[in-house]
Amino acid sequence: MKTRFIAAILAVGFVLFAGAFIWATVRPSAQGEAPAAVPAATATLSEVLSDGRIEAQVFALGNRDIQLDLQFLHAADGIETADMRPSVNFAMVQMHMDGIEPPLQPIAAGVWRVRFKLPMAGRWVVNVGMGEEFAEVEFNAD
Ligand SMILES: [Cu+2]
Repeated sequence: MKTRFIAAILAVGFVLFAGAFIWATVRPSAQGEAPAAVPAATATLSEVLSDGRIEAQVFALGNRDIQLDLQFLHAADGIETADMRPSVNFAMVQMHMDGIEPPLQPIAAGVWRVRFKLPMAGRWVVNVGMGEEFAEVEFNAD
């Protein structure tokens, strides 16, 4: 009698165990059919300046690593300057620290990328300048 009871418990346990495996293989994927996802930006910036629009995406990659992608889209009537190049400055929001101007890597016409490591984790503000104008956005880096 007791043996039969244990056998029944084991049978139920086996069904649940096997069922969990089957469910793991047939359940709808949380990712769906979407292609390899581009990681969401930590912060984005989009600002219309007099000669065009500046756009930037900040990616805080962890361990204080930062990637900043920058695009400048010339307005149709904007003044085209061949050597137009943005300036980028990172500063901490609530600390009196020197700003950081990491080097810009040109990717394509009007597209630049910055990759570097911040000296500290915390709240940062990145200032993107184009000629006399600028735009800025804050982000957290850990
Ligand atoms: Cu600091």
